[in-house]
Amino acid sequence: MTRIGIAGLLAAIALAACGGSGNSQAGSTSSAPSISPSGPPAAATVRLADFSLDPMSVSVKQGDSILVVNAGKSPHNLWLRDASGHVLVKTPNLKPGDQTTLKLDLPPGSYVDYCQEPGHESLGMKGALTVR
Ligand SMILES: [Cu+2]
Repeated sequence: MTRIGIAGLLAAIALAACGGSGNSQAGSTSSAPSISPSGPPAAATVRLADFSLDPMSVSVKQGDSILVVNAGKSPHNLWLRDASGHVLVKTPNLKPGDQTTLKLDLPPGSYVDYCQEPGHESLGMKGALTVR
């Protein structure tokens, strides 16, 4: 009886140790800005893939938000620059499956949306974003 009791106790300790290491990974994602229940729904969705944007061309109204989803297998992000090359808004790096909302409080005009990860833009992660 005591042998079974000790074995059970050891198994419980092993399970607790596993759970602990899993939780530390979940903690690192808690800082993602995914909790914004008061924000309006996204006007458009841009999917990041290896290595393209879907859609390649997006048109939104001033003040709209877009949902950015990493549908690829690599980390990606979405940055926005104007015709002069100034970066105006950007998402954090998104792990595969992660998503975030990007608010576009920008003057009407034409912008370039692209992935800033080294080499990704030239591989095809570049599109056109119009604010009207
Ligand atoms: Cu990328």
